[in-house]
Amino acid sequence: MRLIVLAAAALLAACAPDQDAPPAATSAAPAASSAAAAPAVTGAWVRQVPPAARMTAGYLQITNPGSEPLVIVGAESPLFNAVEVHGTEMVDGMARMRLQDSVTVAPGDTVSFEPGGLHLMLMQAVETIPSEGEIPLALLLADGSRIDFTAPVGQPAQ
Ligand SMILES: [Cu+2]
Repeated sequence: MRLIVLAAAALLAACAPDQDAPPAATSAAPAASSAAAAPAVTGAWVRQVPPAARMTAGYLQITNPGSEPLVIVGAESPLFNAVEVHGTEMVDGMARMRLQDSVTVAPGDTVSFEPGGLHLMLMQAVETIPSEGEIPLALLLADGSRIDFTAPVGQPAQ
C-alpha cells in the first residue's frame, strides 16, 4: 500500500506540494502504468453562504491516474444530511441543476466540478454552515470505495 501512495504522490507532485514523497519519486516513470494508482482530489472548495443558509455547493478537480474508469456515484459530508452530485444544463436560457446518477473519470483524465457545471450540492446542513475553515467531504465510488478530503470555505477565484 505504501508503494501505491508514493506512486500517486509522484504523479500529482505538481499540484500537491504537501505530499511527502521524496524528490527522487518524481522520476519514477513506471508509476503511470500502475492500475491501482490512487485517484486524487485537488483544488476543492465550498462556497461561503450567509448564516441562515441550509445549503451550499462544493467544487473540486478529480484526477484518475489509474487504468480503469473511475465512477463517482455519490458524495457525503458529516455536516450535511444530504449531498448530491449535480450537473448544470441550460433549459430555455435558464441554468437548471440536475441530479447525476454517476460521473465517470476516464483513465488519465481530470474532471472539474466548478461553478456553472458539475458540483456537489450540500443540503440539509446539520448545523450552521461554517463561514470559514474546512468542510470534510467524501466522494463515493461505484466499486464501494470512497475518497475522503476536506474543502476550505471560500469564494470563487476572480
Ligand atoms: Cu445543485
